[in-house]
Amino acid sequence: MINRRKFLHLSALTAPLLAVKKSFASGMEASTKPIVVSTWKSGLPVNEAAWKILSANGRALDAVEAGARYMEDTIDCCVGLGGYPDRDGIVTLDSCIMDEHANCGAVAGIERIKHPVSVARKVMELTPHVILVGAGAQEFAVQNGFPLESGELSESAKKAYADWLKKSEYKPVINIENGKGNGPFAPQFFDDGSPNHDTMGLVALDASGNLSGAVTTSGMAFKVHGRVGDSPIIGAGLYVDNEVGAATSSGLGEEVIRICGTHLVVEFMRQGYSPENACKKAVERIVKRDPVKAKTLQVGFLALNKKGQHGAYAVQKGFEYSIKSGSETTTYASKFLI
Ligand code: SD4
Repeated sequence: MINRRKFLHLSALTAPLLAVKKSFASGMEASTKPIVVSTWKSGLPVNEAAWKILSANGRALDAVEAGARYMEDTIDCCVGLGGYPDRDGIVTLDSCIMDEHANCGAVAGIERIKHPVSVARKVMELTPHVILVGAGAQEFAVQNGFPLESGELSESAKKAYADWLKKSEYKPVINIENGKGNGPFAPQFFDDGSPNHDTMGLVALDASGNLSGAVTTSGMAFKVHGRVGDSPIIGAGLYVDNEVGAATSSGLGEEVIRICGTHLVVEFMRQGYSPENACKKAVERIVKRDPVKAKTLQVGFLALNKKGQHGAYAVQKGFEYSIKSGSETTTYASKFLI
């Protein structure tokens, strides 16, 4: 008899053949909670931070904030103040958070603040608004006790920026783990050789059966100053509907915004699609719009439904996601369309 973990690993290798069978297997599953799922292999320690809260019967909202904060504290290319800057050499951060009541908050283009996800939560809890941007977001953060950090680039960001300046090309490329360290997403590697890149999006289902999600990113590296991606946009980089499920995204934000990506994924789950198939249908929407351009970009969606079933789908090979539940700590390779 094949267990779920073996089945998913196998199905990642033989996606087309097993697609129907897998949906059947998902439909038979009992509900799993609590559970947290996050983008990329770098999501493993993020999930651990969230798990401390989930495993103590804490709220999904607190768990996703803790997970995002963990990543914001970690020097890496694509999240937090250690992330890569825009083309003017300035690190600008995007983040959002959403709870089980559809309360949500976000900050976009915020500078010199270490924990944008917590500022996003304050926007949600202390203001009647959803998104604050740029200088106003920073002012709000400082007024609410967040320290103003130096704004100096991390060593890895300085180097990546100096390399990028040689050509100064703004040309989004596929952010697959090719190990070459080239392109705007410029993968870096941990000492053990594992990839260390990309936006952190995570969604969680707590022991009470409530869903929440958070996203945090420095956005696309070397972007035009002022550019906002999908990550802080509710319905693009993150969406939570406590009746149905939650979804997050990683990749070229403009393509996700165009189709209101994560809202679309959640709506497909509402129609009865499994998390994986809901993500696949959203990816198909992106590819259908411009099949030629789609060959040059990456977008990955990750979804979790109300039963704790999870799944992902990406435009290209290379997207992965990590999960943590009472019985499983795993990184999965996402299936892909092209
Ligand atoms: C953006 N979605 O700003 C982000 C980029 C990213 O993994 O790093 N995605 O468009």
